[in-house]
Amino acid sequence: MQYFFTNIKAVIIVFDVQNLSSDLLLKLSNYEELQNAPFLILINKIDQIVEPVLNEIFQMLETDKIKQKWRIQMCSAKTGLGVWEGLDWLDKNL
Ligand SMILES: Nc1nc2c(ncn2[C@@H]2O[C@H](COP(=O)(O)OP(=O)(O)O)[C@@H](O)[C@H]2O)c(=O)[nH]1
Ligand SMILES: [Mg+2]
Repeated sequence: MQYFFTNIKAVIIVFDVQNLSSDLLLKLSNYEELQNAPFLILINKIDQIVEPVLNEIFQMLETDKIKQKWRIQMCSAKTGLGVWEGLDWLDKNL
């Protein structure tokens, strides 16, 4: 798939906590047009698991390869947990 970007200030990417993959994330990270855009990575549906293991999440998403400023934020679209925290981070890092 080919993407075209103009004037993108930030990237928000949402994963289901049980379905993590670095493919799209690293592909986006490599785009020339997105080099200055902070990446907010929302890990959604954390209300459905017992306890997220951060190290495993970092490894699965290969966060060491992300070139931009990034933040991983656990969230639940159902309860609202973490959503504003993530957006606050983005606001401060634009
Ligand atoms: N428990 C829970 N369910 C969610 C959450 N976010 C979305 N869902 C539900 O998951 C189902 C599929 O939605 P989702 O995976 O977000 O979107 P889709 O895969 O693009 O259709 C829907 O029934 C949503 O209501 C969440 O944080 N927690
Ligand atoms: Mg889904």
